[in-house]
Amino acid sequence: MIKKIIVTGATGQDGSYMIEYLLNNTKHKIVAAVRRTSQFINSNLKNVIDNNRVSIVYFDLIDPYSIESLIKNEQPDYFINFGAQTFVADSWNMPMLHFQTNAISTLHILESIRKYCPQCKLYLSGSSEEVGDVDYSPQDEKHPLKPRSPYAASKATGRLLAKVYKQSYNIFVVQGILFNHESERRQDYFVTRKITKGVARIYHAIKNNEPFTPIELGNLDARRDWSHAEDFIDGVWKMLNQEFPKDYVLSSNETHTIKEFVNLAFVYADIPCAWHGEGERKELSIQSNILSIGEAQSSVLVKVNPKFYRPAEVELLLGNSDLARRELGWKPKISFDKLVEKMVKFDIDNYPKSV
Ligand code: GDR
Repeated sequence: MIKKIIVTGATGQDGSYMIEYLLNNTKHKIVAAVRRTSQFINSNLKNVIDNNRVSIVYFDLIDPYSIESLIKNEQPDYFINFGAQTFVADSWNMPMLHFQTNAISTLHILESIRKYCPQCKLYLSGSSEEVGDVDYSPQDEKHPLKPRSPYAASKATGRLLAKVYKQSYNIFVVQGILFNHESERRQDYFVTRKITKGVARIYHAIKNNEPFTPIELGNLDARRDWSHAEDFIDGVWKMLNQEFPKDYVLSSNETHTIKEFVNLAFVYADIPCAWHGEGERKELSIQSNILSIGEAQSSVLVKVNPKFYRPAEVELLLGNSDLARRELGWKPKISFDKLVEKMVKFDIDNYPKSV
């Protein structure tokens, strides 16, 4: 039977991959819910915008009326909420915006489903940040909620609300615990894309014998469990199609430092380099024996800028997605190395146009 699926955050990384996945793997109709911004539709939707199974509607998570009318009018079978404020660092500067968009909106979605569309299956995007102040490693579904940022607190609040609505009204709601997931569609304020776009910029400067400025980063020692975002989409769809709602961790089950990501990114750009210094003086430079490249107009590739430190850092994330692998038959296909390679190659090949 053909169903109707609302996907919010449709122009973002996860939303756009989800729409492509649904077009390729189901016959369902998709309502792409888009926030009206000055940018309108971005290139992430270019593969799907003309498909007659996709319709675009405008809505905004911070407007409860817009959530209510979307659910009331569309009567969806599934509501997949990828819309969010997702940049952890910004959440200290705009805590209310993060709370409104990520937590209060969850309440409005749950209430609207309860009132107008109780059969709708709801997916909420949960985050490994909810367990950021970790008690043990690897982190699994049983890890207590221990947020360390306003962003993480907003996601944890959404999780508690979802639990209450599930218990009180029997609403089908799942909130995956998704560890970091990146791609060629990632915004460049997240560290991985900031690095790969920076590497592409430096690669082309070296090639053209031009000077370049270093990539400036914050905490290089933080560890994250990174996967490719496309791999998570199948896990989210499987979570939504269980008989009974249950939350799962999706993760690669590996952890790497920011520094390791940087090192690998320069390997894939074929730029030999070495680290010098400690703490805030730590720098990555081109190896002196290849300084003839660009006549060493510049040699520092990466340096630390404390302005990118966070008021409270999540130092280590390492997921345990064994339950999802066992019970949902899900597992990621793209390794850490492949993820870095794909992102670096994409940014080098598409420079300076890459999105
Ligand atoms: P994160 O992603 O906070 O884990 O949340 P991000 O890429 O922003 O940071 C990862 C780690 O890198 C360190 N870091 C820097 N981060 C940024 N953005 N810029 C820098 O220059 C920099 N230097 C070092 C950070 O301190 C941090 O430790 C992502 C988001 O997608 C969330 O929405 C999602 O919930 C989680 O992943 C899972």
